[in-house]
Amino acid sequence: MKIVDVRLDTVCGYTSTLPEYDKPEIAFAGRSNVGKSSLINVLMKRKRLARVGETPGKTRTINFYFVSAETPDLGQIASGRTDAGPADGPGVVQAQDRCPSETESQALRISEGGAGLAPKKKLRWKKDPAKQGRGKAGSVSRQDLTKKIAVPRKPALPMAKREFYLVDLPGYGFAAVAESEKQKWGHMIENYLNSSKALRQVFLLVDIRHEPNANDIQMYDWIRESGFSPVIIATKADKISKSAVQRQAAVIRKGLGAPEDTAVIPFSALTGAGAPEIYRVIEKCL
Ligand SMILES: Nc1nc2c(ncn2[C@@H]2O[C@H](COP(=O)(O)OP(=O)(O)OP(=O)(O)O)[C@@H](O)[C@H]2O)c(=O)[nH]1
Ligand SMILES: [Mg+2]
Repeated sequence: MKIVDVRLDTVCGYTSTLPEYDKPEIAFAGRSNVGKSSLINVLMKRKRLARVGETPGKTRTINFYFVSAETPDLGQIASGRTDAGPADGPGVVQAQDRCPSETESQALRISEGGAGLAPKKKLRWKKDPAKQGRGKAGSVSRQDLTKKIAVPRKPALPMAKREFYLVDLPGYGFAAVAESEKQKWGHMIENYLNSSKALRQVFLLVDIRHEPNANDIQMYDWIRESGFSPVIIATKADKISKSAVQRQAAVIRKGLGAPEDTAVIPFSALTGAGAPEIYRVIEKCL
């Protein structure tokens, strides 16, 4: 996904009237301090678009971010109007492979000369150019090596311009907030989930280090009751060892009472791990 433009469009408190957009909305729910605003900044490739807090309870309103982006045109690929591949087959996979971070890191590796280079000890250049190509059987000339690292180009994928809204919901479960205010926030979130006509997908963020608590389970149930199948994001994945990541993802899925096939995406705002998977989910609902 290439972000062309993004801006904070509307901020709603509990007395505000919710906007009625005609563009898709994608919402992020989760406990206070779980990393919703940080995630939005990573996805939008902005450092300070959404305000991130050292202390919980930073986002106390529903914030709608307008996004203009270019995404792989899955519709065109699926309808077979491109040579990128057949519907639901390799074409779709290729489209997914073109998520920015993957493409960018691939480009970086190639520009650094890292892609496909043979181990250093095999590179014994002969100083006399006349001798090049006449070496012992099995030796590698510079030209041969260049041929070997040539990376075949993928056909350019059709891109489509999309406009949508990312919705940063206020964090729940913040202990320092009065009970009456917590209830107002709860009503505000529930009202939004039930009334938005443009809402296409809800991500539920849970800290990867902890089992979901009663508030997380309630939020998960609200989302389901509003007719959505939430995609779970296990945040702060950089805080645990790699070997523990899948185990914790299973703990979160089970703790929420989610079906076995529910996607749990481990994510880190520090490393960007998980962002390509989240882009894919978003692209599919645009
Ligand atoms: N190590 C690490 N820290 C993170 C990550 N994501 C967020 N944080 C930190 O967690 C704290 C809270 O992040 P926010 O993005 O403000 O969380 P939030 O869910 O928007 O919080 P509220 O607005 O209070 O609901 C900040 O100090 C972030 O720097 C992550 O992936 N890894
Ligand atoms: Mg926030």
